[in-house]
Amino acid sequence: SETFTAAAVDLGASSGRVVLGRIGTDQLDAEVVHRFANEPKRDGMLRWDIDALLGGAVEGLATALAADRSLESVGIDSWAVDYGLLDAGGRLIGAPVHYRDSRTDGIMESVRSRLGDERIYGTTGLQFLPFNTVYQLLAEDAGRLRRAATLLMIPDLLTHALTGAVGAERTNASTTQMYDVSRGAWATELLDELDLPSQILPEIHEPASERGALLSHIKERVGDDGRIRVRAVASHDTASAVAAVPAIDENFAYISCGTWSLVGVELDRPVLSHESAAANFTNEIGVDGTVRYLRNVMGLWPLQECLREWAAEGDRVDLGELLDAAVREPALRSVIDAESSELLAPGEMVSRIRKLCARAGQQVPVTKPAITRCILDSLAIGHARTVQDAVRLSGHRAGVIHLVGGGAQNRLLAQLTADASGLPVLAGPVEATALGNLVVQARAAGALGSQADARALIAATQPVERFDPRGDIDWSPWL
Ligand code: LFR
Repeated sequence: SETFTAAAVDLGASSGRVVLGRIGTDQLDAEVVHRFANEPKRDGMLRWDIDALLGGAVEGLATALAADRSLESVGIDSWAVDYGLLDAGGRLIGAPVHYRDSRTDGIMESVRSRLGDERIYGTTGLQFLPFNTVYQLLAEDAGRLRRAATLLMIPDLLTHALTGAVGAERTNASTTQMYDVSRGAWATELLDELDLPSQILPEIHEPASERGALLSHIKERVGDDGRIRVRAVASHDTASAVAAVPAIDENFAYISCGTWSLVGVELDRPVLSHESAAANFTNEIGVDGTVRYLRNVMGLWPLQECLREWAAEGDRVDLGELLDAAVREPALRSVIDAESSELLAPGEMVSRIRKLCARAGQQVPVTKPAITRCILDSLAIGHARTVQDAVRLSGHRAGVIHLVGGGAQNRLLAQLTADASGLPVLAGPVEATALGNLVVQARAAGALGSQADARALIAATQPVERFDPRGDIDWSPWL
């Protein structure tokens, strides 16, 4: 039988990877063929090194093609929210700004008090996060914005660099807070009220659609003879990860855990109630028009930042050893709010965590294992609370939690999440985002049928580990 060969370009906040995938009947092999660092740069503002990301993607595609000459398809996903602006000549006006930059400080608050939450949430269904695209655009330099002819989200920006195609892939467009979730179109009236130019927003297209062939100078660098097609995937990484959840029926919650933990359920239609707005749940769009009803929990970011800080002090801690030590720390001794916006910015994470503990009347963690245990206990509580809220607010049932993404490798976190939630946790696949990217390409090419087929294939081929709640500790005071 035929095998479909594709490459997923998956850009994460700290690294990018190119994954070579082969999909056939009962077959799904995926292999990381290229990994590259994603190191934001500071020039007054924190910016993404977009040239390095494009270079990494192109190099990875060349490696993938060299490894398998039957490579015929490429799809790109990344984090959400961020964008590049092109001038009328199609040139990028400055490198994209990082969503963790402080330029948006205070903007969301002023927009909320001016327009009211009901107006904004009722239209967009999006959670209020200070870095949503709409607040970033309001923070833009006026001259830069005036020069802009086109706004492209990060994966669309790379697709444009590879193919010349211009467009806005729907799952990522839905994260901007400029997208009308009920109409499935840009929220142009809301933009008018905010004096933002809606004409820079390109036409929206679907995941699993074709975007074009590689431009000739890219073809040359990749070694492609014209065979490769770029296909739109669920270009928001979280949408790709959810597409790869190996669920066998619909009664599940998911946690896509990496730098962030995205925690929620999959629905047929948005929930736009007062309660939902008050709980700050988001209605982002997934493949086939599904709704990713979820909330952002801080994820492994605080731990990543601690590791970075310790490394800068000359202490390169081994994560495996650190987690082994954290297992032996007493549970629930120091708990912080894993959704606190005070954890958002980069830098000085250890002291910020200690401050949060002190302020909450918790024991202040001193050692590295104690800090790590504090982060993981707090994250598990954030996971459990958010699953509870998602179920309560949506009426959706969840008998199991699928934990996917890099965080699925963290066995302590998986166990603590099961303990805190009282639900079994199925951990894996680790490369869910890349797998979701690959299966959507396969669907676009006609090599895979429905999304249910895609999930069944992933469930049958990818390793998953089960963690049952232990019930030896009472987590209820924290939920
Ligand atoms: C995860 C993610 C989240 C989004 C955050 C910022 O990588 O895409 O879904 O809220 O990054 O874009």
